[in-house]
Amino acid sequence: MNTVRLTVGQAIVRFLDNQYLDVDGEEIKYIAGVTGIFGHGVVVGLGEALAEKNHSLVFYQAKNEQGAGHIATGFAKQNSCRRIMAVTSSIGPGALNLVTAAGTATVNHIPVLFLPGDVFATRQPDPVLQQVEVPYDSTMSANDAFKAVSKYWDRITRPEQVMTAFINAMRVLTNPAQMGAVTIALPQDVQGEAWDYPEEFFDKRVHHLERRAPSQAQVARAAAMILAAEKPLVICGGGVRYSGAGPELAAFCKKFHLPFGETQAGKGSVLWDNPYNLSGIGVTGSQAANRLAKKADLIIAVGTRLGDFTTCSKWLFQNPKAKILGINVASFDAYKMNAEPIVADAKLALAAIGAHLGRRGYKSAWGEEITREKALWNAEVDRLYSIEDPAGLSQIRAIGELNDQLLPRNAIVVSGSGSIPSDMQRTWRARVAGTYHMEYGFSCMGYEIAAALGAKLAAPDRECVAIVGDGAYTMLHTELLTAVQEGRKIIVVVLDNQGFQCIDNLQHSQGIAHFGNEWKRRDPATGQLSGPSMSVDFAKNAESWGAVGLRASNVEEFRRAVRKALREKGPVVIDAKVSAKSMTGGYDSWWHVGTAEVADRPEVVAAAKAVREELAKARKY
Ligand SMILES: Cc1ncc(C[n+]2csc(CCOP(=O)(O)OP(=O)(O)O)c2C)c(N)n1
Ligand SMILES: [Mg+2]
Repeated sequence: MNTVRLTVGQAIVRFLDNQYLDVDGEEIKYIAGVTGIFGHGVVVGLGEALAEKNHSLVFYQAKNEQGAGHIATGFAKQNSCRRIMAVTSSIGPGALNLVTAAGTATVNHIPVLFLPGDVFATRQPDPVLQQVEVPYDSTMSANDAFKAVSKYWDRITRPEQVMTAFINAMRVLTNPAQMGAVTIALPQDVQGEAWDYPEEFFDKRVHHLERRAPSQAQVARAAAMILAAEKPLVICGGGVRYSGAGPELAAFCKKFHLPFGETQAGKGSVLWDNPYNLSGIGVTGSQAANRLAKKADLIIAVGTRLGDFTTCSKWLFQNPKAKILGINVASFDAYKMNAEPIVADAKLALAAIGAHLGRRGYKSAWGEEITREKALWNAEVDRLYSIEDPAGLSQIRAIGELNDQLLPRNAIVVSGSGSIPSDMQRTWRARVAGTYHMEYGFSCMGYEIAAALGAKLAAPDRECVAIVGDGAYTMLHTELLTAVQEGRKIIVVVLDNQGFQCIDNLQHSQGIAHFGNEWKRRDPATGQLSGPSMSVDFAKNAESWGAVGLRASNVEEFRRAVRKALREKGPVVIDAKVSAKSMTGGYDSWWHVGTAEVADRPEVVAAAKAVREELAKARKY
């Protein structure tokens, strides 16, 4: 056996550089690069290996580790999980800054490889700078915090462990039923230790994106359920997008006359003007999708986690006869809500069930209802997209203007938190698959801008537009500087409504007085945050990072700013001042929140009573 003497860091780089993914016969180089921030915990180990010139992994220097994790997540999501990045950090604070991003990747089922530095395996210098020291367990470090948010977790305490650990990492990263964050902690001394690795470990390795086929029995069971139903409704989840099953879903719905609602992750898998596409479903869904979901007697949930935003906290499916058919590559998700589980790839399952049903000549009893509801909803979106706000600019109008200008360019829109994803899930008209990029599994403030850079790295020829609230921008926007550094153009649209307004809305809807969410100065007279509104110049902030800053506070200025932004060559921030309460509200939906049962304000007690009343209509599991 030929061996090669390499450090752990060098072995990792060489291995990662030689991984490929076969997707339906197409071979893709799987790991594009590494992003992150070095520190003493990684710079002389893995950092040294990356600095050598014998590999093709690009290093992207992030400005905040959480941002690095989101860049990688945005990159993999935009690549439909077929190409990924690794993320590295120092030990302690650098590693812990990554944990939020690891949670975001895992919740969204997006493969990202996290390689945080770790404390010394030998323990000689303990406590090394930034070591937490757990007095009751010396084997624990800050990196154990990744365990709750990783699909696979390991720590390399001996050089030879690299081989099994990284093959395991690839097993999880490339399996659609398991993918998410993989964390391999790298003690800082071990990264520099050399070992004689077998040459063959570094041979080109092709992993196969396996499409799990449904069994014949599963297909027969699914078909029988559909045949027994009059009004089935389909939910198009993220699994449809990652499986590339948009065409199969569209054909299935057309053939059997089935309406479908889109989750945040699944939205855009089928064009918005497809006659069966009722737009978003659930808490932030459309009137059309939610109304039909209440009547449906079968819910065909395809590739969805059935999160509370999709099911209205299990309240939406109000037909007492309604059953659920769960088509999902992950059995964990297929079994949810007492569904009949079809554990299979969405593309294969829809095709197989479709073929089986086709022989039976099935057609739903929805009749004209689908067209009628779709037309009503389209008219409502047209109304929302043309709202004239006497105060200046309404948020939903701004989103409409963006839709108008970005749609013909097939620009990628990226968002994740606040009231913007709600407006967009309801109304956004996506024309090309993969242009609606929403992180709403974790709804992590700070995802938007970093992920837009990740999406841009995945799709360099496309316009990538982050649409972000003032709160989320302020929380994490510094990968804007990385975009400037990389010469990658992203457009950031800040819809500034002076506060954490969606949370303010929630608070208010439950009878609580405004408290702690609006961005107002402390008023010395009341001692509360009830003084004048804060005013932030986000355009100036952007200019300080080297981006172009544009300003808008009415429709005309906003239109002009978007047109100008599209002409620019480098990163742009549009600072758009929108009216505080100009987002859309709910349509035929409900959301379960934990309102206080006893309170000073009678409005709160009444709201808690209303929660209990609605909860009585919801499914129990
Ligand atoms: C990291 C993180 N912290 C807190 C929250 C809870 N949260 C959700 S939206 C939101 C406010 C967002 O404010 P902004 O970005 O201005 O959007 P707006 O609601 O005003 O549209 C908060 C605090 C979150 N989703 N993510
Ligand atoms: Mg805001």
